[in-house]
Amino acid sequence: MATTTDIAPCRAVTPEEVAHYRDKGWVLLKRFIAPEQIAVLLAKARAAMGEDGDSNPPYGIDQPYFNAQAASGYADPAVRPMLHGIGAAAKALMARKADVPVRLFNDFFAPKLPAGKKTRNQGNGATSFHQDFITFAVDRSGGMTFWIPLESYGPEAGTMSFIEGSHKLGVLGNYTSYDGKDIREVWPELTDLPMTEQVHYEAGDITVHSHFTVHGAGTNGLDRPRWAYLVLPQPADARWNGAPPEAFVPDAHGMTPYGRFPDDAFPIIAG
Ligand SMILES: O=C(O)CCC(=O)C(=O)O
Repeated sequence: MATTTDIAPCRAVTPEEVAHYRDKGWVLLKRFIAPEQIAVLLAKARAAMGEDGDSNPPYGIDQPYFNAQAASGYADPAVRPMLHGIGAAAKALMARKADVPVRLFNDFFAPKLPAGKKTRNQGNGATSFHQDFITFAVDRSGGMTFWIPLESYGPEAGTMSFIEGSHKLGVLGNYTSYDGKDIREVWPELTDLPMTEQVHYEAGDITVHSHFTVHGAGTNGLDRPRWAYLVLPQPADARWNGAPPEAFVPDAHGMTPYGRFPDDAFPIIAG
């Protein structure tokens, strides 16, 4: 039987995919990850969170989009090679003129829990449309999310949709700061832009979105979790901007405003 050390965990991105990402702010990468690698990730997610995706302790941020649990994939030899593949793809998508390496900023499991069930943790609602950038408290652009479904899913599972070109509108605020309004009401410019249908993902298909791209997802109408693994690369020269971050604990790493992210906790995944 093939093991994850025998297989190439993911493929390279094509120039057409890079062009699509840069123009639209997101891209669908068909068959990007080998099915064997997806199976490894799904088993790891279920071991961490239970078959129901809801047996973990609360992770501290209560929101309806998904339940979450740190994956710490870089510590796992069965996952680390894939993260380097993602690093190489992220570097191509960032397309910086300077030769800037790519850092793993965060990786976590994000099952969206079934909307029709009472759940222990939060995370069984819709993902309201939002932009990620300000949440991450970094001082520059370039960050992106590799959104990796761990099974084949369509819209009924609560898959992603993107407002194309919204990455060119600049910083649109934190998702908690709209006083209960939809981001499209606060920024009507967004309604002039095309919004994609919710994506159909076959096994191994993933999407990548820029942290400037507005995106959302429906509720999960299945009777089981919609499993996803999220990997967030950043340009290695990005610094913490000193604002309260959602994705890391600066004190745990002795970080200072405008200081570097330490390589031991935020490893370089493409040189
Ligand atoms: O998984 C979801 O429904 C939402 C994911 C998301 O908001 C993100 O990747 O920033």
